Formats: sequence, C-alpha cells, structure tokens
Amino acid sequence: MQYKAVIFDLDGVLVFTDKYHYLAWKKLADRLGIEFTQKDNDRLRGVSREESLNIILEKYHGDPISDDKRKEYLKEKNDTYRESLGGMTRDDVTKEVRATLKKLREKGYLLAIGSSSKNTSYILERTELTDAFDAVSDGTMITRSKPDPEVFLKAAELLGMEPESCLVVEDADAGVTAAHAAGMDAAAIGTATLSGRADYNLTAFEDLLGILE
Ligand code: B16
Ligand code: MG
Repeated sequence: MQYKAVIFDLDGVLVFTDKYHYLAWKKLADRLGIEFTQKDNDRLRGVSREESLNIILEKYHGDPISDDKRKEYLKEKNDTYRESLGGMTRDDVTKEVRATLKKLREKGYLLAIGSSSKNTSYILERTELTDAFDAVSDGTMITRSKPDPEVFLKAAELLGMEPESCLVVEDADAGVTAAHAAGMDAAAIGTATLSGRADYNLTAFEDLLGILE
C-alpha cells in the first residue's frame, strides 16, 4: 500500500461550514462597508482567521485600524460563526462521508484531521465525528496556518507516520500547497480541483475508495 494514513481537512471536505464562515464574514464586511463576495470567500479557504481578516481588509480604505479593533472584529466574526455551529447536528455529515470513513478504517488506514480551524473540536463534537479519527491536528496546535505544512506534519507526528505514507484530502488550494510542502500527496475535492495542482481530483468523496485500495 502506497499510503497508510489519510489526513482530512475539515471545513469544505467533511462538513460544509464554509457557508457559515461566508455569512459571518459577510455580516462583518457589510457593517464596515466593505464589498465581500463568494469569490472573495474562496480566497479564505484553509487560511487562518487572522489572515482571512487581512484579506477582507484589502478592500477597506478608511482610517487605520488598531490592533484592539482587529481583535474586536475577529471576536465578532467568531461569535457569529459559533452561533451557526451551535445549530449543527449529526445530520450535517453526509451518509457518504460517514460510510467512506468507516470503510477506510476497516481497510486498516489511520485517519486524522488536519484543519486550520480553532473550532475543530466543537464541530467534531456537534456532528458526532470525534470517534471517527485516530488523531486531530488543528488551529489550536500550530503557529503557521496553510499553505504552511505545519498542521499536516503535526497530524503525521500524532499518528506516528512518515509524511510520504499520508494522503491529504483538501478543498483549498492553500491546503494542496501545504500538503506538497509537507511531502504528502493531495486529493482535491470542490474548489481545489480547479487548479489541477493536486495528485488526484475527486468528483465525490467516496472516490477515495478507488485510490485507497
Ligand atoms: P476558525 P479548514 C479553515 O478550516 C477554514 O477553511 C478557513 O476559512 C478558516 O478561516 C480557518 O479554518 C480558521 O477557522 O476561525 O474556525 O479558527 O478548511 O482548514 O478545515
Ligand atoms: Mg477546507
């Protein structure tokens, strides 16, 4: 077997919290009079909360914003986002995703999360996914977010695996770059398939079963 472990991005791969990120950033951007579209939102996939705010503020042309104000904006966005997460349940994970994870485990693969999100534990709890993984590497454990490889290297370390034994599943271009920088192959789903930079493009989540025999 070429791979022994699979590291999954969370937002945009296992759960569709990307729509909640969009709505929470949009609420803040509207209040500040900044244009923010779905296309702008695609640039925020996989990147940290702080870096996301920097990207949104590229279109802000008012007075300089103090560090305290930035912290306030980050808290405001996260509060709105957490409110949406509070409504998530087991049903926010598709049967296809759950069945595929189960089959991969039965085949003997180790499974981990590699997410930039500091809300990872909360999302896994809400959706009853925690027990599906052997390790969780997330935004609370790293100092540099994707496209830096840190979150995936941490996941491999927690699993006790060499990077070349791990396949990363990602919806973000930044995540594909991070996987390659970690020395791992990447399977893209959704937006990340468009650049053609990943080693595999998935049309459906269960296509993973064809790659991981
Ligand atoms: P939080 P992923 C990423 O999750 C999101 O794609 C990205 O939009 C978000 O800014 C980042 O998490 C941080 O999230 O504000 O919850 O800490 O795709 O790496 O699972
Ligand atoms: Mg993602």
